[in-house]
Amino acid sequence: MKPKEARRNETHHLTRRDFVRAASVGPAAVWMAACEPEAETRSLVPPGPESPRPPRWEKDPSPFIQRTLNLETRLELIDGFLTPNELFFVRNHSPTPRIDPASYELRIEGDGAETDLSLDLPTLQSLPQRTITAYLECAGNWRGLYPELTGTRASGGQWSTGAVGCAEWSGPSLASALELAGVRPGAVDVNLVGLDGTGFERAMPLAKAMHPDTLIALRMNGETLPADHGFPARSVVPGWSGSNSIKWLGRIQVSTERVWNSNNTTSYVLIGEQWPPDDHAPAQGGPITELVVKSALALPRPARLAPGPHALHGFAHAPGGPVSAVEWSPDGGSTWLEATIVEPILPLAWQRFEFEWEAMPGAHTLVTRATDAAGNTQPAEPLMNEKGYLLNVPLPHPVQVE
Ligand SMILES: Nc1nc2c(c(=O)[nH]1)N[C@H]1C(S)=C(S)[C@@H](COP(=O)(O)O)O[C@H]1N2
Ligand SMILES: [Mo]
Repeated sequence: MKPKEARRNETHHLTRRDFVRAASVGPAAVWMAACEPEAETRSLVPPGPESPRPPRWEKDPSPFIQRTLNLETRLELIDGFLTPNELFFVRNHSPTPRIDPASYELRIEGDGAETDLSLDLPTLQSLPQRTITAYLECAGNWRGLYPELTGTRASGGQWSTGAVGCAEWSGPSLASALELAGVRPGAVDVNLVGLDGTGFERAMPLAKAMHPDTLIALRMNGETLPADHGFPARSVVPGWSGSNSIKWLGRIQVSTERVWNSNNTTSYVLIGEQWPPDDHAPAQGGPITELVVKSALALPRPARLAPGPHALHGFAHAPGGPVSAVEWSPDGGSTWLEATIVEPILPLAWQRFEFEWEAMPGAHTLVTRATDAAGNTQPAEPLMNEKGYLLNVPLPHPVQVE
């Protein structure tokens, strides 16, 4: 196996800066080098307003709330059922890497694999392709509302409600790739590792890795997977914390022992007295697997509306099947009415809901509450944990009507 660093370097495209450099080593630069002995030591990058660092994202960040390396979706820009790729939130632990598809390889290895394998992109494309419509949510979505809803601040990215999206994903099942390598009877965990700067990784139990809905997605909403969402290949683990959906997937480690790394010992774990780690686990809390039932309005926060009738909408989602009911309250939760759930209703997707509101001048608090088919609903009391994950109390939404 080649060392990780070497492989990573091979897989980078030219950065924008490299491109600017390469472009400037044309006749003018050659002329400069010939006439000026010190040209070698001078920067050939023309002075300009651009940052000399490679851009953090491929996509245009302007429609998003920008949060250091992350882009938060403004839900009010999503009117249809799916989140368009250019509006889909980005959660990056390091800048979006540019992977060369020609040299890309996905390694399958570990003591739980029968053989070590390296799969190139054409091989992944030649496996049976599955298409699912699934929502993806960061476990820390809503964390920025923790102080308002619980009275305490939680550490981590201070997301509002836009670290969630829903897309159509296509690619081979993770199981079909694992079956090419062969899974040993003693295998228990599968750790997925990204090719980005931090080598972001996350382990899941074998049963979840083998689930037919757990994909290696190569396409998103009918397009080639965009760079910011993991080109050329990412895992999609429906219903589970977004941290399992590893972008720029480079390595799959199949292990006969539980796998521990910072993403299931200190991050993406529930830390608090009521959430003890598993016996003997070197972790601060129990790892987050499934997400929780939630709903949010597609409105700016706070919203400003003109008096009169408004058709309002939002998105509701549950990890174990579609949301079957969404209630809404025009008065901070004193009275509740039934919202309409709009078709399509798909098992792994979010549901779009809507209702009519006659807005009277003044300050209002709208609230929504979703319930799934199994009866799971948004709880009155928040699930308190140190890092503020999985917050899902019915969300009060301030609306000023004037
Ligand atoms: N390689 C890699 N995969 C990653 C991440 C990352 O930083 N690097 N972030 C994870 C987290 S925490 C989330 S919530 C999702 C977000 O996916 P998106 O950026 O496509 O919306 O990607 C996950 N996969
Ligand atoms: Mo996340």
